[in-house]
Amino acid sequence: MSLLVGIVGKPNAGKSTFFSSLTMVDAKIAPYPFTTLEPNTGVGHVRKKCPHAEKGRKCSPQDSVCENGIRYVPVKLLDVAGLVPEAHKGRGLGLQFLDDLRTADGFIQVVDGSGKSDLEGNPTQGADPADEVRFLQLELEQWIFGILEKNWKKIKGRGIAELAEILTGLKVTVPQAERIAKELNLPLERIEWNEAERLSFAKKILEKKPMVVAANKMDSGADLKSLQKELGGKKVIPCSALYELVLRKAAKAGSVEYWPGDADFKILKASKEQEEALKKVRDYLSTHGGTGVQQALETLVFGGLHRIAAYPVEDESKWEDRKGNLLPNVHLVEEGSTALDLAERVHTDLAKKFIGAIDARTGKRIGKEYVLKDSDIIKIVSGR
Ligand SMILES: Nc1nc2c(ncn2[C@@H]2O[C@H](COP(=O)(O)OP(=O)(O)O)[C@@H](O)[C@H]2O)c(=O)[nH]1
Ligand SMILES: [Mg+2]
Repeated sequence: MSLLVGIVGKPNAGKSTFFSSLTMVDAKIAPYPFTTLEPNTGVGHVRKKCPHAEKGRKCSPQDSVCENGIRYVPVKLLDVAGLVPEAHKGRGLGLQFLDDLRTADGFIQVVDGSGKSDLEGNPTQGADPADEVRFLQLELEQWIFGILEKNWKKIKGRGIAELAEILTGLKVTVPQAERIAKELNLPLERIEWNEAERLSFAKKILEKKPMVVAANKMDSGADLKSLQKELGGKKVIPCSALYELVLRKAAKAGSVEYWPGDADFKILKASKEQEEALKKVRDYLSTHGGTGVQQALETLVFGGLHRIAAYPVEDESKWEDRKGNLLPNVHLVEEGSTALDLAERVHTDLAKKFIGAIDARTGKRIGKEYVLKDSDIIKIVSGR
């Protein structure tokens, strides 16, 4: 039940480079079991300070990795083919492949921040990355609209619950669908919305999907003012997927010591040429504070998706599971989740037979409505 993040954008924006850089990890971060992945899916990680130091002992993660006191928590990533303008009318590869994105919890849109490719991905000069955001918005709206249209016969004349059911694939819940319909003053019963109303509903659904814009290729970057203006208050993350990939490959090969998201790295062994290339990367890092790639993912997960970490344990005094593993598991739960929500995520049986919980840091008993704090360590008490 890990998070799924979709990487979207026009052709040649650098989506695949971005995806590879996040999913290519140092052998130290790589080796733990993960359920089978579909093509184009990979595992990236978000960072959290691991609480094991509080116990003065090294942890034994089973579903994540801990290095240098940092817990690397896996997040699934999906690299989809590039979208071109009017994809919804069948141009390029059309919108079909977007169906892979249905279950994405959020999106990272990669745009070409260098302005050196047009909306079809062909070389040009002075392109405005804001255009990429505008057209993608339109295509994604049309995609969601299309899902509504395909199912409209089933929805017509019925209630909001039936409509939400069609959109559960998109992780839309009944209360969410209700809220959106109310915001738009659309009836919730015996639905007979016209086409314009259906489109505005689709737009709102998209608006609610967390999205972060990564302005890529900033190693040869251009002005982002117009992009920033287009996005209003939303944050643009400047990045260089190319440099992130260079560093991760070098780390994997043992040429450098580099930790994802860091603003610097250490050269361990490198040829003269490699050192030259790495000097350019280092200059970029020192002016930008990092490649921006890891930051983009974490902005989405912690910011847009409001995730915090929760560590369930079976032994509340030792912070271990039954096998003696310290802090074995970590879950990225939504802010506002309760102890009962955590139980549900660990095992539905735990939730069904929920009796109470214990805050393992304080040893205090807490109830099912206890709202989790970031990096809480929780023992769930359940009946047999
Ligand atoms: N300068 C620079 N080039 C990049 C960067 N990211 C990707 N590219 C180049 O842009 C081209 C398209 O990259 P790709 O990842 O295949 O784009 P996609 O079509 O969006 O998947 C390739 O030649 C990449 O090497 C970057 O951060 N900086
Ligand atoms: Mg690609």
